Amino acid sequence: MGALGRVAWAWLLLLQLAGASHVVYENLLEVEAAAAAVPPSIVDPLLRTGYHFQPRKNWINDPNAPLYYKGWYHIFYQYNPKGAVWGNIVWAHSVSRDLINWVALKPAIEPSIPSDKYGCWSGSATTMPDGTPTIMYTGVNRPDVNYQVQNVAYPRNRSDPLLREWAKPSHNPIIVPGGGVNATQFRDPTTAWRAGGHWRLLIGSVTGSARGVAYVYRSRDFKRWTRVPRPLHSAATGMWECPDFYPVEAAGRREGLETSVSGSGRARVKYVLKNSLDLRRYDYYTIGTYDRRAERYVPDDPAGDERHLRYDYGNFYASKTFYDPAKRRRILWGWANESDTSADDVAKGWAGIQAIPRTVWLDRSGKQLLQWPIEEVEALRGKSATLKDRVIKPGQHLEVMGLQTAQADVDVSFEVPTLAGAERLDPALDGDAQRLCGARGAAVEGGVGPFGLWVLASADRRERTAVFFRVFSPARGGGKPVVLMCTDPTKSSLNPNLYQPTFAGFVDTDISNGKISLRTLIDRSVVESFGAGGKTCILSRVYPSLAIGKNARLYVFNSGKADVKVSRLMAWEMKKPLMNGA
Ligand SMILES: *[C@@H]1O[C@H](CO)[C@@H](O)[C@H](O)[C@H]1NC(C)=O
Ligand SMILES: *[C@@H]1O[C@H](CO)[C@@H](O)[C@H](O)[C@H]1NC(C)=O
Ligand SMILES: *[C@H]1O[C@@H](CO)[C@H](O)[C@@H](O)[C@@H]1NC(C)=O
Repeated sequence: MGALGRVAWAWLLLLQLAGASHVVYENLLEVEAAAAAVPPSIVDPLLRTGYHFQPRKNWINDPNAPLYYKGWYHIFYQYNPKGAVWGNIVWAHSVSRDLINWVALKPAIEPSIPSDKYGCWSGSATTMPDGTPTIMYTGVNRPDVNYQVQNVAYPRNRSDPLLREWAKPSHNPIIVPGGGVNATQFRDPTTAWRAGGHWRLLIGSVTGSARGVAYVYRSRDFKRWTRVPRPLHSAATGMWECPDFYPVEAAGRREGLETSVSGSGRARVKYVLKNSLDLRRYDYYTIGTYDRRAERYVPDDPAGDERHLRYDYGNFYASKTFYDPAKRRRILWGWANESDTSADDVAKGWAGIQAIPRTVWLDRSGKQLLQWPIEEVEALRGKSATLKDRVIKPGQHLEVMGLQTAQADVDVSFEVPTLAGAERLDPALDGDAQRLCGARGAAVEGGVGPFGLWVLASADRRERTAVFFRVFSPARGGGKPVVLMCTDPTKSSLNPNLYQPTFAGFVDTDISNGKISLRTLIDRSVVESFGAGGKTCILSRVYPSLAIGKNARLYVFNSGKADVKVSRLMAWEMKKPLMNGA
């Protein structure tokens, strides 16, 4: 009997012993856990995500070239057709009418020419003035070293809204490293933008002194490209992968802007530059201004490259945005990797998902982006439960009953009557959300908070993933209360072989009125959360061993010393969309 079988057996026994005391039950599980020399299996199909994007099987990583064409959304992604570990990478391709229901097509780009024979890596799509999308991607052209060049591919049949066939013209590669560029660190072309008769795009790289750089290349015809001597921007971070560069409306408006929109006539356009840090494995961005003549980008916050404002403080990498002309919005895709072992990935036959696409726009403060799950995801909502005006006393928790929550959408508004009891922020941890959450996790009682949700929790709550807030009074006196948002998966599973660090970010919100909201998309082995209307986001991968399928529960908890009111909580079961035949 497998370890999971043993746990299931323990459950059955528990049911038979209905009436047996809690103690007996806990002992039973402990005995079971101890007996399980091998950890509980995570191969259970009930742990497979339901409404997050994924193929039927195998390994996936970076989203590539998201685009909209003739009524269809397209997503391409790095995919191993042969297994659940990285390798043999091709561009898999799926199409959708609504960004939620997906149909898999055959791979769009596979190694086939000298300049991509050893790899078809990440890239982006650009819409030509006649409406045709063009893909630019990184090819590896040597077997021994990862020597990287950039290639282009065009749709073979522009009348085909599904863009099934892609052609690689004979003038590939169109960009090769040179002039001191490190050929093994030269990849991931962005969507190109056009101004004054020139196309421009960025390619990520690193200098000899370990500065991440975004090189600008310019072209009149999309065939001959030349590098602008100075990069658009650089910072002392190590290699920049998957750069993304796009304009946003400065006024806090949700509407997105096409990538080639120019600042002239729109005085208040700002730019976002995002890079994926190869060394630290996360995506950070800055907001700033772009000088087209000088081909330079300057972050508004001079310390922006050190502060590392992130799209997401959890598992979220190699992201890319695109402009959706159908709904005039900018949408962000990002890859979420696994928290289990490669051996487990091989056993379960799949690894990696894409986060739910998010609409992104500039916050009214101008200092950060806001992100929110695309509205289409709400079409998956089914049976619901509501809580209203429920006070959660210190040390108390409340179960959200009446629906299955292994696959759910939860939206909750909290109200804290008084912030008087907020803990003082330890100056040594000021500014370091990650360490702060590590030191003050969900189990550490606080003043105001921790309060939030326990999701994917077992009935006895031995297993639970906490998504919560904790409010501090500022370390150096004065100023507004500091709000920490944290996901603590350290109790998410009895399986010891998981990567489950706490993830955290500060929430730049004024909580002096006591109000803060939290939305969490739960999907069997994903917990994707949006704090304060999308100011701080955290995606976490968890593999419960008890809180699986019907056994997954949802609670609101308060481990602070002050009352917390749930002004309103709505939770919905989420249906499974068409998902590439998965
Ligand atoms: C191009 O696509 C259209 C629309 O799908 C189809 O009707 C037509 O047969 C295709 N042409 C070729 C040459 O495949
Ligand atoms: C290129 O980058 C690789 C990986 O960082 C490094 O090992 C190598 O020394 C670099 N080559 C040059 C010429 O800088
Ligand atoms: C995701 O997996 C964890 C655990 O293996 C690693 O620590 C992360 O570096 C990895 N993230 C990415 C983006 O590769």
